[in-house]
Amino acid sequence: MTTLTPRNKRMALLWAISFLNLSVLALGGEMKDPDSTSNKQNRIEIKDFAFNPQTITIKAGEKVTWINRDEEPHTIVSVEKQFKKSSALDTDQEFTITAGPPGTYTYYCSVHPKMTGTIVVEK
Ligand SMILES: [Cu+2]
Repeated sequence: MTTLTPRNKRMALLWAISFLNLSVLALGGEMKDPDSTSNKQNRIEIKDFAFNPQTITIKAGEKVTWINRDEEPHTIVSVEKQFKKSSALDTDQEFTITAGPPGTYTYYCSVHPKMTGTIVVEK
């Protein structure tokens, strides 16, 4: 039978404390997300040469983030210049805008102009 030396006891205690801390952190993260509406994520995935969702409805002042899941570069360009255009997004690269006044913002990919999407901005 082995007995715990003081050093081993200390290690066990440290391990237990760090494990508890991690659990508390994980719990806190889970509980925070659902009710923070101001941090709502408006995400549009670019995959297989399409914007998903193709139409998104948001509120004025909210952010919209695109992420490119294709191997091809894509851009996001506002038809009516309602927001600054993106640079060419590489794979897994993101682009974020903050929506201005209410209205319908249509956009397209300048590399593949058939790729279009719409942001409906509500008050
Ligand atoms: Cu494209």
